[in-house]
Amino acid sequence: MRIGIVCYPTYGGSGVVATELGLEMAKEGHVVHFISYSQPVRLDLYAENVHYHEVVVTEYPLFDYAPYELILTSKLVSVVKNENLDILHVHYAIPHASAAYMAKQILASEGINIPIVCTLHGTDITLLGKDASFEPVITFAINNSDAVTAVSESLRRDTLKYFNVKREIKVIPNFINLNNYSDLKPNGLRARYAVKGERLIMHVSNFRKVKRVEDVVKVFGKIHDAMPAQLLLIGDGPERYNVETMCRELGKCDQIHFIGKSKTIERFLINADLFILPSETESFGLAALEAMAAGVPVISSNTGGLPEVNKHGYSGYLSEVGDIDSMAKGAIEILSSDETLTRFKSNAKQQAIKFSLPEILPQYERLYDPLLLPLV
Ligand code: GMT
Repeated sequence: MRIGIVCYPTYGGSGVVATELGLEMAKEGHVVHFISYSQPVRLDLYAENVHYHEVVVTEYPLFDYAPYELILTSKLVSVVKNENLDILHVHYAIPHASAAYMAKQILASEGINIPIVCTLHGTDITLLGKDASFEPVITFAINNSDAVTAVSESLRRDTLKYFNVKREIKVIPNFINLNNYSDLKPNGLRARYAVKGERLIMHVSNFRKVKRVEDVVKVFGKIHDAMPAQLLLIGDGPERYNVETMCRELGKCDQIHFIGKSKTIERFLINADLFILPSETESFGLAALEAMAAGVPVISSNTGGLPEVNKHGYSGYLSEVGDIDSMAKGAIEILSSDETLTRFKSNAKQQAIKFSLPEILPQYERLYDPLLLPLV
């Protein structure tokens, strides 16, 4: 199969999922063409069968805003034609599925049929709350793709609730490539940040408001009052300044470390005792799954797709959004004895196996197959 994958290249779960999916498809012998405005962070261009096409946005003196969706559409038409693609898999309804729809129409006028698979990752759905003017485009893009998937049952439900969708949405959960974790051993990182006996706690995100990083600090404050502990905050984004200020106000600067963005978070996570993800909403919460794959229990909010990923009392605990006391209570319980911690760590790893690549990849292949039948 010759597959085109369109995704956002930035640090974020959707780009990671799209990249890992494409790389695995390429390993299976499919030819995969990634199309994005810059190289996705985890895309290895040495890999066999993998190609990358950059959508170059040129400034035109005539326009105040570069017409990105049209530039992407033209790129899709060109790559589908010149690379003989069989299918386009776009991650996000806007602008990717809407651009793909336009490309499909242009190609149809030349007698070329290109099926479009659209995977919804959440922000396209929650965006509606912020800007309702996108609604007609999102609804149209969803209804006019050849197949649509959502990364959790919760996202599927939300999509049906907020949009006038008249078609099936299949849930294919996000996945984890456990090979990236199998050879990892705790490394010198723990010794660098946590002296003997201190618990090492981590959070990874893009520091958007929706991630509630301030809650991570508040929960950590309570844990630290109960036991020796250190916190690593990995990632960067709009809320970092506020969170840094908060750490200073709490007088916890010696225990809270800002790491910045990392392409290999598993090398950090493998050293952690606990992961905190208190988001306002998460359609899935890939960061929680990555932590569990590294054998790290998760304290998360009970929102969106998170309860499908993190099992309460097994791989960690779930609390209502903003319930700092409950999150701290769950964290302290997990961290209070080595025995409990070992049990939760092992459970977290077991839970992650349910989302391992071999479980999920065939679901995408089964989705693609019927779309490839020639039109009669
Ligand atoms: O959460 C973000 O800020 C990034 C966004 C993205 O585009 O990667 O994440 C969304 O997609 C991920 C992959 O499917 C999910 O794991 C995240 O839960 C989802 N984020 C939200 O729903 C807020």
